[in-house]
Amino acid sequence: DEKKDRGFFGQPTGLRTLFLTEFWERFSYYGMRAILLFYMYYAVTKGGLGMDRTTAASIMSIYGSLVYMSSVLGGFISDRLLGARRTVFWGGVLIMLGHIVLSFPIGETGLFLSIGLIVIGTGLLKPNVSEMVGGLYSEGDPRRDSGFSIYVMGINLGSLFAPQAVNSMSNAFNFHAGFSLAAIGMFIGLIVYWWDGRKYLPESSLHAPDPITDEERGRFIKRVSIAVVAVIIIVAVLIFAHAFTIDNVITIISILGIGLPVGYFIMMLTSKKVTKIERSRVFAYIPLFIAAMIFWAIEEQGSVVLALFAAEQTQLNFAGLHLSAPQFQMLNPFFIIIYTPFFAWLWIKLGKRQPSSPSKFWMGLVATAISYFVLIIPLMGLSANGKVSPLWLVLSWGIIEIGEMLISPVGLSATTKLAPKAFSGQMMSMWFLADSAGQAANAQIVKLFVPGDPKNEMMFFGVTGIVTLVAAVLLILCVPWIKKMMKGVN
Ligand code: LEU
Repeated sequence: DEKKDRGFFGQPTGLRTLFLTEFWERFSYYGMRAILLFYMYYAVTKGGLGMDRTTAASIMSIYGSLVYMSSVLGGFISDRLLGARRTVFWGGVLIMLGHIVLSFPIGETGLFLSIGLIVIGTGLLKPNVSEMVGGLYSEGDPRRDSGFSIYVMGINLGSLFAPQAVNSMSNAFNFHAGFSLAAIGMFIGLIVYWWDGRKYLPESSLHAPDPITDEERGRFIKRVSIAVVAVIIIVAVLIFAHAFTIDNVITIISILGIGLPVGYFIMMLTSKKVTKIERSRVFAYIPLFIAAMIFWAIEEQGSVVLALFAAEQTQLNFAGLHLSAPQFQMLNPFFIIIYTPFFAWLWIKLGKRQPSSPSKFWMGLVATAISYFVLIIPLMGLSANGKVSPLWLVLSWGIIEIGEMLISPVGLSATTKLAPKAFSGQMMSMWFLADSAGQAANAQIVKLFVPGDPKNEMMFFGVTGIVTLVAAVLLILCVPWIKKMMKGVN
């Protein structure tokens, strides 16, 4: 109709606000992640923390797991306490503080404090920005899907520029200068969000849609207190047993990261609020969730395993270029940006003939497996000090991002469509938990990777690739069952 706001590429102007907020938030997150691994394990003389490399890799993964695990908290605070608008704002403030902490040379204290702030901050911000994108459109607005595509472009443009910018700062000065650029990015995001948001975001986002009742508040405070006491007891026991080590804490979080989605599934499957048809759809979602978890595990290994591979096993002086390992993190968003229009076109062209969601998932897993298999080729027959061409990493990322096209947007939309009515908000969190659980597993898996040792690397890529391929085959066998259980959703 005539009165519709079309201020941003034909979309509501509020989309510009959310696009820029997520652009800058992802800029800060992926910029920081691109150098964090190296900051942790580089020697103190090179400006690093001199941590053990295996521990550093494991921390990268568990950090990534926690960042998406906390989206459960963010969903709750927004739905029941503060509303999306304020929750996002305070999330952004915590994220900015997290990067500011890393801008100071205060060692491991700064590292863990920053991780805590950014985990909570991202949990508050990320799921609720996405939620608000959906809230810009009334039901049946045909612009909704393209609106989400534009938003995903914002995410990936921020992720694309960040590693280059933050790495340049870090090379020109030191790691802390790099982290301060991430803080500045989040600061710009907050300013845009504040000024633009006042004008263009809907009034409804200021209110919690399902505010907590007094009685629930009491119960909630009780539960939080129990959780806090439980954490204190666990920490106390570990300290007394002389077992309060980074490794043990990581193992506990790994178990939590995988246990949490299991708990959610049990809750949904046994809930009286879920109808028979809805329960069948939750069952159909389980194999898709496991496939997504495997996919995200390998996709997220890009910032750990492949980052180490870039640093230790790849020619960085190549064709006259002086590359540095963090720059390889640009390949993931780069391929997403160039593939997205092609896949949008493809799905429209195929229309009803396009594969079902579970079929797209197994194809995505096959691409994921191949992206690891190709890395074995240059390692074969490589001498002990030999290095591989960086083009192999370009190829590997070029292939796994085909998998991302087949799993990420498809999975997100399948999640919303398969969600039981009473659990629609929680199902959104489930999608983030697939990534979180994948990285929780990674926190253990990445310890097995020894960069610079071609034999080990071939084993790692080979075994991980074969496991993924087996999962793809199992999924193919499940497709007819999944389709039946989806009860009309496709
Ligand atoms: N790469 C994605 C992002 O940064 C990961 C997410 C879907 C879990 O938005």
